Amino acid sequence: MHRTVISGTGLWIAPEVISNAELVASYNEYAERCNARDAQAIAAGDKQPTPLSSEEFIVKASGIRQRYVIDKAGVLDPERMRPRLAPRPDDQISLMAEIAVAAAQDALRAAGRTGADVDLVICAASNMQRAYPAMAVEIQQALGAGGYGFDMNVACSSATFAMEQAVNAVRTGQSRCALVVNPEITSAHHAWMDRDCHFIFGDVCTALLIERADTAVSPDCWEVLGSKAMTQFSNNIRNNAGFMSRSEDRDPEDRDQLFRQEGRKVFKDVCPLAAEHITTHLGELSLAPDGVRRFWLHQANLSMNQFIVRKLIGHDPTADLAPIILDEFANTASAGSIIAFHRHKQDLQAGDVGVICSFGAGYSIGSVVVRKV
Ligand code: CO8
Repeated sequence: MHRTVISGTGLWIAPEVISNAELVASYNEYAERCNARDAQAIAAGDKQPTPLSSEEFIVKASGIRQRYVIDKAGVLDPERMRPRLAPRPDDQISLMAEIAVAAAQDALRAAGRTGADVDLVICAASNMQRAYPAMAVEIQQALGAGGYGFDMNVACSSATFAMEQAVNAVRTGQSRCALVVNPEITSAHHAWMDRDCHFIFGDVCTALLIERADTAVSPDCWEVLGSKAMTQFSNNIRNNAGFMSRSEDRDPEDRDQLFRQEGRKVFKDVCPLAAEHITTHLGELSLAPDGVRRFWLHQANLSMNQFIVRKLIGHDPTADLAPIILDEFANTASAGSIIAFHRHKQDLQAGDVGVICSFGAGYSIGSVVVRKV
């Protein structure tokens, strides 16, 4: 078995920013138009008015202040409430592959590698642009990588679950250098017209390179001490859109064809599960939470992260112990904990131990324990 390291990380940031103020203004305009249209039914008591949103609520309930998106105009158009993404011909690189290649090149540069060094590509995200061919195979070709590639989806835990696959492939000698990419175009499967969740998501792509410790050339290596994945079925975060929707004669506007959740229940169920998962994983490695220098947690909700770390160490975490990036990026599904790792690892010293942990739909929880080389 080979020792494995994360030898590089990369980030692609979507080009446009939507502040909470802009988002709420457009959503409230949408709600006012719905209410004007439904005035009679509302007056007769046959319909509930569409509720208004507020900036204060969003910051207080989630900690989110803005999000990056690929297309701002479409999302903010009260008559549209979804991004406008131009279809591309088959002989052009697809959008999801394009952003994955950009993040991958950033990670390859950091690791001192080129695409030709890669022999496994895993594209892991909460939704794929198409059914087939696999996004990973298109990304593999665009990078000039060898070996093979495949796609996988475990919603918000896609990145950590993919890291486990990559680490195992490198550890056993099946692969030399594995690339994990997480292109999250959440804006295209998000319910921007639902007041209870319209503020949650943003677009981004992250990338990580995982390779053998003895052949890595990167100046910034993180040994993977262990990975651990768990799932437990829940309907509290769900999106029913799929290849059978057409045969079910679904209206694409049906609410269940987009992201939906019972946010309160998710919070209540997932926080204790995540804290227990991390404690167990650290224990299996003969480590304890108070010996961890940094927690790079999934970025869905500020209070959620504070709650989990409080459960782990018995007091409120500092931004140094559990950095937050969701104020800037919002929830970016599987990419959140990887953005936190990418942005907040430079100051750690050789020997420092950290935990990357994701949690979300499934339910699914994935953790990767790393030590700075
Ligand atoms: N403005 C004003 N008021 C609001 C708003 C709003 N926008 N939204 C809700 N309210 C009101 C509610 O109506 C309610 O009013 P009342 O008390 O009168 O009934 C009150 O505010 C409180 O509402 P909630 O109970 O819903 O509010 P919470 O405090 O629970 O906060 C959160 C809502 C922020 C959603 C919170 O519950 C949360 O973050 N929970 C955790 C969710 C989570 O982690 N989910 C993970 C999802 S991500 C994932 O798994 C990946 C999926 C794949 C990606 C999909 C991409 C599209």
